[in-house]
Amino acid sequence: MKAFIIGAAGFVGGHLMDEMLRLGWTVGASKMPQETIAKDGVSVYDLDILNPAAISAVLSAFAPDYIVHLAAQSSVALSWKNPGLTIDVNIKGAVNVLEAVRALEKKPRVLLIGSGEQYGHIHLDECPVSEQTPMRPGNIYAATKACQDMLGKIYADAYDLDVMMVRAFNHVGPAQNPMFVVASFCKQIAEIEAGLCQPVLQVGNLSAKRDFTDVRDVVRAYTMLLERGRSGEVYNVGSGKAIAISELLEKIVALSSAQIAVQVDPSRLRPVDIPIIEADISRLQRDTGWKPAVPLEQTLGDTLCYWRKAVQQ
Ligand code: A2R
Repeated sequence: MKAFIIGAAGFVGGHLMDEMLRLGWTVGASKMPQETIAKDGVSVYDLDILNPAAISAVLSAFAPDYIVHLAAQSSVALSWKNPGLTIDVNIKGAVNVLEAVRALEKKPRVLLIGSGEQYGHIHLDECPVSEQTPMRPGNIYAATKACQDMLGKIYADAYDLDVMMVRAFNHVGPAQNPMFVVASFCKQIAEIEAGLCQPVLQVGNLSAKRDFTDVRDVVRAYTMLLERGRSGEVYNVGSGKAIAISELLEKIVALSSAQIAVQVDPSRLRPVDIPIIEADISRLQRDTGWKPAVPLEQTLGDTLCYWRKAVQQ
């Protein structure tokens, strides 16, 4: 199989390239011009998804069977600060990708990656949240991803494109940007252990409950969906179990022998926070047989190890 990843220089892209190579697929990947991808066996292209002609050129040249669209402005915090950019990249960029696919002679299967954040203000009796639950996005990032999801369905129905939509809940693991909570905690602890800062861990809202999955399980779900998912369908990808950020924090702190104080940093509190987000993953499991395989303790340990090495460099 020939698979192309759009936006592969990010956190998920690195792990997805590894998984596709492991499966023996021929892998193509795009990145922003200023980014780097150093992965043997992958054909790498520069591509800004705000440039429609460039998308067509790259996809025509590679002629994939599968496309995974990861390119995004993926930070909720940044979406509040820069809504225009978030809308451009996440909505216009997705339409540019779908239009380029529509014009291709050989039509690939497309996986659009969205977010569990799309569900937004979930009522307690809606948890675990299934794909039928109405989307009530609570932030700008989530609204743009909800829009991408609806556009994907429209392109599937109106143009008979083979498009599937993923709503991925929080994923964690080595190499994630420290603007995300687990990476932030692990990086800070690694810096404290290395004596690079005061032994005070800065945190945001600890009471929110989120559904965390190891990124290596997440990318396995993506390849299984490409092979077995149903066209035009929406799939939740998550662990199916929410955990409070405070509990995560305790587990991570317990992995360190350093004496660490915890301090709430008001700048880390988001304007709107949703108390609980937990996925119903029965559709994904029924259609693909996927199950999460990496225990949370291993994910946290691997992530802390990654940051212990990273802060030494
Ligand atoms: O913003 P950068 O320079 O880090 O580049 C990001 C890239 N990207 C773009 N690629 C092409 N054209 C653009 N106009 C454009 N703007 C941003 O998409 C980055 O390399 C990649 C997204 O990677 P991450 O931000 O690390 O996201 P992650 O965690 O890999 O999540 C993948 C997908 C995203 O659609 C999330 O919203 C979703 O999973 O949860």
